[in-house]
Amino acid sequence: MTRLFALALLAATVVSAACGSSSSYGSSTPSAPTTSADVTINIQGNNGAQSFSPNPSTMRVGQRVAWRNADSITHNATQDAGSFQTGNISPGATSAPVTMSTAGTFPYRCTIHPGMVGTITVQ
Ligand SMILES: [Cu+2]
Repeated sequence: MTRLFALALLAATVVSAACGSSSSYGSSTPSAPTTSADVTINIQGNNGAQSFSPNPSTMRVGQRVAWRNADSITHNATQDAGSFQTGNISPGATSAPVTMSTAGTFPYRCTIHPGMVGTITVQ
């Protein structure tokens, strides 16, 4: 009995800790409930600098960004200098959030289609 209660308490603590670590910026975009990103960039297709929207994208240090694949084929977002990568994102799926912890300008592309380019500016 006591052990069961301790387990329940532990689970509740883990859940509340996970909630507490996410920032509370109000997002008006109707994104998937599994995504807790502050900014969502849509992947629109293999179309040069128009592949990602918005592009360029500006955010603040500490904000989290995710990419939503609105196209019908798989893409990814991979930073040119290797500071972040989403891994492949299936059509209709959204990447795990990436925390932008350093200020600067970060060019990225889809490594499957290297002509797909975008830039994130972190302030
Ligand atoms: Cu691609």
